[in-house]
Amino acid sequence: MYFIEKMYHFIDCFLENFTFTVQYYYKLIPKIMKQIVLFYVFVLLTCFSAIQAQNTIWSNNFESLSGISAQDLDGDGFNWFQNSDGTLMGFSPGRYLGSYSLNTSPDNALECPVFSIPAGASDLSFSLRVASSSQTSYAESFAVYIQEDGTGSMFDNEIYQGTLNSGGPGSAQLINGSIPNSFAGKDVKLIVRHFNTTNQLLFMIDDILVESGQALSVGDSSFDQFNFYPNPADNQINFNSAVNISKVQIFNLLGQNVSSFSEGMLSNKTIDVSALQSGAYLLKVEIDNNTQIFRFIKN
Ligand SMILES: [Ca+2]
Ligand SMILES: [Ca+2]
Repeated sequence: MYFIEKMYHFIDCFLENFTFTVQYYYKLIPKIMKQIVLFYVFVLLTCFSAIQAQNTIWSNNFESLSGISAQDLDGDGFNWFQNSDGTLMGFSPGRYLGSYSLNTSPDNALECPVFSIPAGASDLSFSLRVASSSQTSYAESFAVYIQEDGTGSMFDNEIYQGTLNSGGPGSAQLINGSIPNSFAGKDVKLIVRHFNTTNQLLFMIDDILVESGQALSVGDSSFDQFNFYPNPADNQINFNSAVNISKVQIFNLLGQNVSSFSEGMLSNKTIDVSALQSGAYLLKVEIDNNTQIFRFIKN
């Protein structure tokens, strides 16, 4: 009997302790949840501050033309000019610069003032606001270059090339691209060239900015400025990309890899597809360890 009593007592104590233990941890749950939430808020804030860890190296809002040089390369008398209030287009209040393409095929280069990139600066990038004043004739083509002051020529180092695909009120967009780290520690200038355009209307720019530091954010994909053309393709495919393309692979619809191009083979941003049979293919593109797959047709 004594033994049975002991057993009951033991079970009773165990259950009481067990209940207590469960209640104890149950009470703890909200506290733990709070700590988990606080932890994730901390992680998010840490990430957010990392995303914000960009340093402005140089900027110009084109309110002043000091140090700016405009080159009318085609000598047609039309060149970059300064105008006021591009807010209708979506620019910040103030002045912007414009270059006409109405009834002309412009070739106008804008040389910005020289600035210094600190030695050791990394993750260099630039951004620029661009717009077309026309809702219908907006196919303005342009490129951005960087030049070490007093070395080489203006168009040696292209860091962006594009054509606007919209225009008119509110259409201003922020474009950005990377600047090679090799320009750290150098005196440089940016050049914006309006060219390869025929009889559109008016190309406008404002707010140019050069930064160092981590530029990545959630919506800032390596593929933001990536596209390829033509599609369907005959003999070659051309790529637009602000940064180097690491790898391109072509797969047929059976999933077989029919062609591969390494970074070295992609330096001119063109691949030869003339050997492919006619049909649909998948294009697997790798940029900065990110991969995207596109579909294209070979004629
Ligand atoms: Ca001109
Ligand atoms: Ca401005």
